[in-house]
Amino acid sequence: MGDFKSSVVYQIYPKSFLDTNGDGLGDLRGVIRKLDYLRELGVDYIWLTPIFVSPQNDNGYDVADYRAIDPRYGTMADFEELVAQAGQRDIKVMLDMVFNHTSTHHVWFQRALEGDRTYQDYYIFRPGKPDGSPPTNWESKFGGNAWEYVPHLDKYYLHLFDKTQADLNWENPAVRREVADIVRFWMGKGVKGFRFDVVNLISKGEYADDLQGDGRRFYTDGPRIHEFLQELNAQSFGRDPEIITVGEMSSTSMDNCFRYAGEKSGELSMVFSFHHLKVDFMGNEKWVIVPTDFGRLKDLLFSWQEGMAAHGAWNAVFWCNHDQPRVVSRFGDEGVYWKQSAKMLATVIHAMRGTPYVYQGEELGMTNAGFTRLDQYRDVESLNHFQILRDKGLSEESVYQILKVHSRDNSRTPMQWDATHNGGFTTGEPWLSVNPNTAAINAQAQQADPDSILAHYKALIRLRKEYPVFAQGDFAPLTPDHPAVLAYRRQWEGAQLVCVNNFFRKETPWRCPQSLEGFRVLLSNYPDSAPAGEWVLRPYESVLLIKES
Ligand code: TEU
Ligand code: CA
Repeated sequence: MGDFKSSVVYQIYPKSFLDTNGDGLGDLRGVIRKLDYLRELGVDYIWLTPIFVSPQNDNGYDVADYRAIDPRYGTMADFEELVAQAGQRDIKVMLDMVFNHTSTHHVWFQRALEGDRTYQDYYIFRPGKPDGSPPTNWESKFGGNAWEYVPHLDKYYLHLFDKTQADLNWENPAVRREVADIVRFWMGKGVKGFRFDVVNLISKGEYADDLQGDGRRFYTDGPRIHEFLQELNAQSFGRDPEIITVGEMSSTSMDNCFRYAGEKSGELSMVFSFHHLKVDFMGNEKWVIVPTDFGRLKDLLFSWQEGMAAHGAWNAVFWCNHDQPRVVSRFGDEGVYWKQSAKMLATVIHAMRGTPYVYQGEELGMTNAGFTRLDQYRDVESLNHFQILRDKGLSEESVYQILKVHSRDNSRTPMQWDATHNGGFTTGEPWLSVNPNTAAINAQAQQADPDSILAHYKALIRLRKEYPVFAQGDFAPLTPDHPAVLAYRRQWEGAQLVCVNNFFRKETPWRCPQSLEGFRVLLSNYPDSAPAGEWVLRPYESVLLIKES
């Protein structure tokens, strides 16, 4: 496998990255244009969210043709040029493969609808219950029942996501052959990384009503999941030792992740899981406003760090992606301590054990969208839940409050390249409004500022390359019960890192449980941080210390 431990992955949401033809949608030529920016940042891989032909009901996670580029993003020639140009800058391309489901516009599904049995068996069609209601009570992740009725077939099909995203039937060997074939097709184009969307949902178990929950226990980490992944590995990406893979894991368990991303399990390089990002949910319910549970956040991060290390398994480490709100708005401070808190959050992730992922704009400290009207939102999940919450009786005002905190569109507003009206993203009308704070928060301003958040990310990425303890070190929590500080130690071949972070805007005392003799500051977010036995950490203060053997 590629050297994923010392690598950093940068996630690009092409639709919001850079528009080069004025249609308001980012495109592949926009990515090509910014390769020098990415090289300067120092990242090794760029993960592009789906760029395949799609009706775009879920921004490309509804794929209609896995082997062709959506014309809105460009052409196959553009993609090939991107791979080549990135390669010249030592950057590899990672594609986002959505194999739990296809768009209902995919020719396979169209044939199924026409009555072709071969293709019906590519999907999960089931008769309704005797009373005509859906086969099970499972809920779609985007709201409503997970089965859609097709009158002329008198059957329902399963869609764990939108009703235009029909789940594939992985029990069918023909489907598994198609999938491996698609992965090999992109390997042939020089792709060196694959992200597999919600890949732990592909093996469905029993189709029964869930009397305790929304159905997820029947299809999450399902009965044949490890077999399917091992087979896909053997039939495709496992044949190229340079390729790295990451599986997006929905509501997974750590036990399963030991296998998904175990050194010798022959499945994936690493897992991308979300437990630490549900600390401002109520259980699994995200459409509520509850304060962040800092103790839980720490427990989850630490237990996954320690558990995965103990089993030689590998994590992706991240705060942000295109489904999560912006981390500085979520766990940091958009106000006075914007810069300090964004840097602190970055350090927490980059010094942990795992492969760090940077989501576009995170390196600039971009903030949530701040939308206040429904017509500003585009995301299918947000639009569905607006209605669902209204139907539950919530006032329009309280629904707006919830969307403002949790909507996926928070992270999808266009990249803020400069201080102009549309942030340098487009000369046309952006598909989703640019955050007006682009006047203050933008790449151009930060490139010129050695104290910027961008400069801090560059430093973190550079340090990973300079000191092997980042990639190789073990993990040990420090003061796990401290109410305000997240601190840990990494160790490798005599080198030690100590990472200390105040998560709050209040000063807090902290005492290091080990001697810091011989340590020096590697990076911090105040100009004058210094190691001390008895410490008073300033608001959001973050200090990374090193001792070399
Ligand atoms: O997301 C999977 C997923 O379940 C969540 O991130 C989900 O969007 C969120 O928890 C709902 O609250 C992946 C993709 O990252 C996402 O963009 C797609 O919409 C989804 O799969 C379907 O392909
Ligand atoms: Ca465009």
